[in-house]
Amino acid sequence: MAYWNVDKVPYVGTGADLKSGLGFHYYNADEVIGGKKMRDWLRFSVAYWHTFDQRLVDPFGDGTAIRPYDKYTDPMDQALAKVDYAFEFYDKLGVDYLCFHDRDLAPEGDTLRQTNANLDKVVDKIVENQKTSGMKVLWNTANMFTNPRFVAGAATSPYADVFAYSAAQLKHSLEIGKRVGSENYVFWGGREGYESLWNTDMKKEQEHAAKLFHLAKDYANEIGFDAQMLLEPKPKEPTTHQYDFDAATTIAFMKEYDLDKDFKLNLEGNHANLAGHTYQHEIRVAREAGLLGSLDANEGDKLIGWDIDEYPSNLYETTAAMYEVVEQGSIGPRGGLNFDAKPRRSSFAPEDLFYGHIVGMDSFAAGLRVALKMKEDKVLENLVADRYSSYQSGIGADIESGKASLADLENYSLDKTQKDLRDATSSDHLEQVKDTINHYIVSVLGGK
Ligand code: XLS
Ligand code: NI
Ligand code: NI
Repeated sequence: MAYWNVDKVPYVGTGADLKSGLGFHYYNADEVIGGKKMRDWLRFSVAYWHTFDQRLVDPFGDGTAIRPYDKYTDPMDQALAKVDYAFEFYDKLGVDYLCFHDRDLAPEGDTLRQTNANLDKVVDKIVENQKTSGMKVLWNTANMFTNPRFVAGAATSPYADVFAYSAAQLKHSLEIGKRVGSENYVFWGGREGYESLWNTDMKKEQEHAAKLFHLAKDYANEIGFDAQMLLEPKPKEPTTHQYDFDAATTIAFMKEYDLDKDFKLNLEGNHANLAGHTYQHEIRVAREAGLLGSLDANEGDKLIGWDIDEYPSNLYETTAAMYEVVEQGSIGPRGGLNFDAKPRRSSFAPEDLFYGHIVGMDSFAAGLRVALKMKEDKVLENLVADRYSSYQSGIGADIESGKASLADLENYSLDKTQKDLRDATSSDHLEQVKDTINHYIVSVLGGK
């Protein structure tokens, strides 16, 4: 049965006609590079919400999406039908993983009991499809931000009933994670923050957030669900200020509330930009703290301020992200690249979902190829080592070893002249470094 009017996406390579249409130019799933198959380096995942549920609304306009399952008018019929469309989509695209929120899958009922019953029916169908297709779940999560009950947050809501409801929803979501074999479990605190400090008990709210994370981990242990737990930082939007602002803030929170042994981070490109960082910065911070868990692949737009979740296409950014991944040896213990991305509102045709994933997968595959080559040639490694080489001997070595006191450093510095200190520095030739990176991108991808 062909649910999508598209053939299985082939790898056509870089030699193919530039205008050849649907095909991967850089992503060749089973090709071994840097000691691993590309599919194992990248572990691409399709996000259920953006791919199958997103209607392409924006703050000023209704949805424009045309989807082949729009013909199902009953919400439950549509939810069940979508599973078939989804699994054919995964197969045609050639990905191994999916991600979903509980509410992506099935409509809510009036009570949590009814909602769970709807959800379980769809999950049954997903589990069936997993058996025949071998598809794996990179992560699942609970949507605790869309329904009006979450107006003031979920775990951080000032209303105890909402905390209780969120915990109950989470419990079921963890059980589903176990059923589908999720390798990770994500928490994105969409409304875990505040609109105004004047009416907010920030300390209490953060304690409550930590409490729910601990409850989740304890319950996961209890039921034998051994997914890697991940927190996904985002500075704002929809909430004015979110507590898990960026990687560094979230790491501090994790350490304060004793979560850093059991939780790692899921980092997203567009969120990094909203926090005033690059994607690479966020990945670097997590990696150096030993807390890199997984990646949400998307990018922002310089000209539009909000989280527009575009499919990644910027090779410079994907190269930088993959450089950090190559440095780490893998995305994370069990991480992958989940396309938390959607087409622009003007790309409303069903096949645009394929084009979006193709450009995203190709961009990260290209980034991987470039990063591996840069790493192999030790271009940046040598450059960085050289830049810090003064710490290897003399006063630098004494600073490193802790031997040098403030008095020693004063003694060493007191009679140094202006010129001595100028001579101690040297140009970092940053423009040349950038030219080298460009050259790597162009020559590696051009096959030279
Ligand atoms: C929203 C987030 C969300 C999480 C999952 O901005 O990126 O999609 O990844 O709840
Ligand atoms: Ni996002
Ligand atoms: Ni995300």
